[in-house]
Amino acid sequence: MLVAAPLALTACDSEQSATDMDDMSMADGQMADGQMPMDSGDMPMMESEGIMQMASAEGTVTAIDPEAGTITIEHGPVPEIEWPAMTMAFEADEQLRNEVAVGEGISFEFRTGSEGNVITSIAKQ
Ligand SMILES: [Cu+2]
Repeated sequence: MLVAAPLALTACDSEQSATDMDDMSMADGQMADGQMPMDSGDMPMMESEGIMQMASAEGTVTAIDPEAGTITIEHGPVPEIEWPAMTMAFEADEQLRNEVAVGEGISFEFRTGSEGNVITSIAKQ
């Protein structure tokens, strides 16, 4: 009893104070502004944009897929992001897809990262 009582009290005390703090911070967060969850939801997106990298490459268009919204390019090495030469699909908006034709040689800029590989501009070679 003598040993158990202080332990129980200690556990009870810390539990209580932790609960109080949780209640207060949660109440503050919820009441202070309901926008917080949305704001914090944006944060990861901004962080992932932060790890998107811009790069440029040259290659040949091998396919254009309007349904997938992609242009497949057999591209050369991209030293700035340590990519070897390969054939792969890049996301590209309709305007960019309309600028190119299969078999065309292009140089293009894209960003790559957590959002995928997205072409931002295309120049014909
Ligand atoms: Cu590639």
